[in-house]
Amino acid sequence: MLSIPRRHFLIAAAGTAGAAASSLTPLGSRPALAQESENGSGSLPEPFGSKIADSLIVHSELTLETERDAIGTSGITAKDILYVRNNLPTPSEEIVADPDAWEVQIEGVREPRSVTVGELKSMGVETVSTVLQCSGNGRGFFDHETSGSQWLTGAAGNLLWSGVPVRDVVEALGGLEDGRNFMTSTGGEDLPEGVDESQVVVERSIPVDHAMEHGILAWEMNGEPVPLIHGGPLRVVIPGYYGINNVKYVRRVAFTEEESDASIMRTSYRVRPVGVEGAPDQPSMWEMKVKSWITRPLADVESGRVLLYGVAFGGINALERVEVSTDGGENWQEARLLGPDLGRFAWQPFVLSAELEPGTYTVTSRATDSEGRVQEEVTEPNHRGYDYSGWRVLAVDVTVV
Ligand SMILES: Nc1nc2c(c(=O)[nH]1)N[C@H]1C(S)=C(S)[C@@H](COP(=O)(O)O)O[C@H]1N2
Ligand SMILES: [Mo]
Repeated sequence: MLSIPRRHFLIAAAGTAGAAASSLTPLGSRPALAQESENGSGSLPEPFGSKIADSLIVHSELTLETERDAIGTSGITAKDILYVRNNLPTPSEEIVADPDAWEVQIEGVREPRSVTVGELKSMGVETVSTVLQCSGNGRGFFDHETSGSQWLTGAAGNLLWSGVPVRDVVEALGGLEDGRNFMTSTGGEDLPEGVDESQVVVERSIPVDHAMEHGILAWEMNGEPVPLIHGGPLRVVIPGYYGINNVKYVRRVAFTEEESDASIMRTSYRVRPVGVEGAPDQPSMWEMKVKSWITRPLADVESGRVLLYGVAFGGINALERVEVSTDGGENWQEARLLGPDLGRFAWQPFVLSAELEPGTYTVTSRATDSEGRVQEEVTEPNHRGYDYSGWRVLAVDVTVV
């Protein structure tokens, strides 16, 4: 008999989104706040007032996850259900009162200077759809103990961004200085007094070629000014790269010879074996892998025709196809991709229509990217629980009655 990891049986027990969250509690220590939102009291921590409490799991005062079955079929994730991950308290609302006045310092170009968002808007514009996914999305599926939020599938969304391509900004400021290997972006949070800045600042470096080819400085998300909690007035968007590289409320973009020595770059977000300390020579959380997961149904369904839904993306590459299995990975059927293809860096919802007799089905999905890379079956453990994409444990058990 096929051995199925215990963890996804927990999901199968779920009746509603709220029940799904509580049945999953053993995966991580859920703070008291989470209980409040599950009770439907509608209370989310202060900065998240406008979000839909029933669609979100509260991990901490600064951290929200989207419920697995709250992801819809339109391809774009509404801001009201989008996850939030902050390393530091959100800056004051005042910074989005007049977004065009926000200034970003551009360095490492021939004519370095401070530029306002208003001026950036005259330098160029592009619109791109990207998956925004935390490096720790799926951490809760690893068997080993990990520190950090025990995310399941919901530290991810797919957004539409508008902003100026990084290359246009560089060109407007005279081109790159020689020997610039990285684009280093610094978040605009006020840092706590008396601490070493390099220990707390959100500052990330990425290879300059990828930044010049695909990066944008975005002022619009899903057709409106980028909301403060998602990085307004101006956010770095790095298509195909993990969330952490998409620096919010960016106040400085520097083209540098070396990677930043902020600890968030030097030792955090580094993939290494369990028990090993983070170090600069280990792979940084840059490129995302090909991945997919089933979003619905999570509850019991009637026998007959059952529509199985999910989302799939290629990570750094385009998505090619996605298959669905209803028997834990023994047999696979090609799923149908839904709606418009929003491009190489977007996710696409998918659906498989299956005729199901009463019984319990282990349903999972497996995506393939344009380079022929197939989503892995199992993700090897790594110290911080990054980069989870294994289809075996991402499965859900669906009971057909
Ligand atoms: N300035 C700043 N940018 C940041 C962060 C942060 O704490 N501060 N968190 C990063 C991390 S770890 C992730 S996963 C994404 C989360 O983006 P969201 O909160 O808009 O969903 O933003 C990234 N950019
Ligand atoms: Mo993250």
